Amino acid sequence: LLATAAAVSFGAAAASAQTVGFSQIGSESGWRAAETTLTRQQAEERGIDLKFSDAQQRQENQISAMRSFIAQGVDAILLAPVVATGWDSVLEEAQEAEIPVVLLDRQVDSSEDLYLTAVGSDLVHEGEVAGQWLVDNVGDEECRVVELQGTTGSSPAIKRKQGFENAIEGSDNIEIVRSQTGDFTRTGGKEVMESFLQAEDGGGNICALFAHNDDMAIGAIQAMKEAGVNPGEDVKVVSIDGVPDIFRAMADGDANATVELTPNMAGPAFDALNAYWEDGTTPPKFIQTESRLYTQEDDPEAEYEARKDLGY
Ligand code: GZL
Repeated sequence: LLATAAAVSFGAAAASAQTVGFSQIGSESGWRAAETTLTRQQAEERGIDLKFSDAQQRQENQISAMRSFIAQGVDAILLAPVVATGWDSVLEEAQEAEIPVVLLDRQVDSSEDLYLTAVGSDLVHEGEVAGQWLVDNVGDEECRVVELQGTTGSSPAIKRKQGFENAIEGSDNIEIVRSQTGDFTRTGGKEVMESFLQAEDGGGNICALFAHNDDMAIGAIQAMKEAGVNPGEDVKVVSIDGVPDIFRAMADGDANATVELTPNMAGPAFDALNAYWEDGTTPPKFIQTESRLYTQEDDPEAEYEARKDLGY
């Protein structure tokens, strides 16, 4: 019976083996590495032939990869767009070639007619959850906040900043006093935090750090320790992604809160593509993934263990 089932499933996969080109931003963060791992796993399980391209966070590399996929005549393209602008031409070329494009984890300013759907979280809401955590944990004390922004011009950097500002708007005692991009990397977060510490009396004037992703927060935690500042205590640390190492930092008392972003964007993407390939079903233009706040009260050790082998 098992042999028959295997033969049937293999036959089915072989019969409809689809080729998908994946234009991935790079591996700037643990979260991005996990997204890549899960996308490869999902493709394997579904019998999809995945063509992968790592753009090293450069838009021109993403565009040339997409043009190569179009020339190969792939059945679909996955695109995680490093920035929000500059995609119209290549998206129009894909449309002319009748190749559906699915956006992963970031959005573009192009017309939604130019892509099949976008899978991702509500990025503004993530910033609001992070900001609300700080409002709830600062009370009435004066709180000078430093902000590590994501990649300049990317939809998460724009939207998470907006959400955080929405949340603190009604709290006159909370103010963002310095804000700069760390490009979503640990190195970027460390280097920019070093400059923030020097500019803010060695950190004595800083009440909290809001980092647009955990990797920048982890780099900033290293900078604080090297400067003799106690992260998680002297400076509250709130960020976004939910990578294993932020739970390790929480367990050590070095970080306070993170907003989890699921790295499994490919599951909903491949589901939408299967429906489209089978009978032309068009999905909604935005397929939203869920976010959740985690703090030191949520057993960070257990959360670390649950995530440490998922390919981050
Ligand atoms: C957000 C995603 C971001 C992650 C970062 O949806 O695009 O990109 O938060 C990654 O870790 O660099």
